[in-house]
Order: sequence, then structure tokens, then C-alpha cells
Amino acid sequence: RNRQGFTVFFTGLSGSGKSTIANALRVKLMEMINRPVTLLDGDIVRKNLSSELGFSKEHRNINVLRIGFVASEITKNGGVAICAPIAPYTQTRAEVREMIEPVGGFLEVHVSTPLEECERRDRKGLYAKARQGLIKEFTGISDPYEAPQNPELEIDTLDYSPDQATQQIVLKLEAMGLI
Ligand code: GGZ
Repeated sequence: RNRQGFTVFFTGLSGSGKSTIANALRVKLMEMINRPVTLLDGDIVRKNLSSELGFSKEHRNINVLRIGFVASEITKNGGVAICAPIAPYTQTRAEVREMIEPVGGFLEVHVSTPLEECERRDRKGLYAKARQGLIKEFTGISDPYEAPQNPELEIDTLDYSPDQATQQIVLKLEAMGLI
């Protein structure tokens, strides 16, 4: 029975579907492996752990490294962490990987729903506000998103339902010997 800790790290645009898939994955994993699973979602971390931070490159990096640190502690102690920030910068994602891989499993999942689709859905109305200039430094509109070059998985929600996406991640975790 596998008791190694691991982290599933989602990255993708606002409204790409990270939170939806992360929540479905959390439920599925808890059923399957009967272990607690900690979800570090972008907006919840921002409220509770990073409330003083904005969206400059420097502040985003501090935020993502905090998430990575918490996930690395969980992973080191044999736990399961799911992270779901935008994490727009390649270098910062690499630093998170370097923190976690030495202490357990690490799976980077790029939720690659195209910008046009995220903006078409605009679930929270943020893209409209960003287009009007009401939100500055908005990822994909007025701030960069550096797409991962070698994620363990890339999932476009135009092609996969949340359940199908979850199933792909479960299969990958099995193939990696983590569950
Ligand atoms: C991007 C923003 C911004 C700006 C507020 N740019 O879809 P949401 O609303 O619920 O999730 C987004 C969240 C992004 O926070 P993260 O901590 O995930 O970002 S990062 O990893 O870059 O630190 C979005 C909302 O905050 N939001 N302003 N300017 N997203």
C-alpha cells in the first residue's frame, strides 16, 4: 500500500476550470485512497494566507511559493495536497516543483482551456471588468500567462468534462505509482 505523499499542482487562466476539477479530484481521491486531501485553492489562499498581496509579478510569486511551501510540508509528512493557483510564471512553478519533488510525488496539470473560452464563459464577470480596465494586471488580458512546456498532464475543458478530467489525473497518479 502506497503511503508516499504527493502534490497535484494545477495551473491555468482564471475561469479555466482549475477549481472545479480540483474539487472533483479531492472528492474522488478521498473515496479511493481513504486519506485526507488538502485543497489549496487560489482564491481561498488569497483570503486566508495572502490577504496582503496584490497581483504584481512579485506578489504572485510570493503567493505561489507560499502555496508550494505548504504543499511541500504536507507532502513531506505523507499527505496529499492539491494546489490550484493561476501560477502564471514558469520560473516560479519550477521552484515549487524543486521544493516538492525531493520529498514526494509531484504532478503538474495545465488546465489549458483557451482564453477565448474562459472569457466567453466569464463565470465571475472578471474578464468584462478587465476589458473595461476596471481590473489592472488581469492574467491573459493585461498580464502574462506563461504556458507550461512539460506538464505531466494538459487538460482542455473544451474536450473533457470535470469527471473525465478527474479520471485522467487518477490514471496518471496510478501510472506514477502514487495511488
Ligand atoms: C488574475 C485575478 C486578478 C488579476 C483578481 N489577475 O477566477 P478567480 O478570480 O476566482 O481566481 C482568480 C484569482 C487569482 O488568484 P491566484 O492566487 O490564483 O493568482 S496567482 O497564482 O497569479 O497568484 C481571479 C482573481 O484571483 N483575480 N484579480 N489581476 N486573477
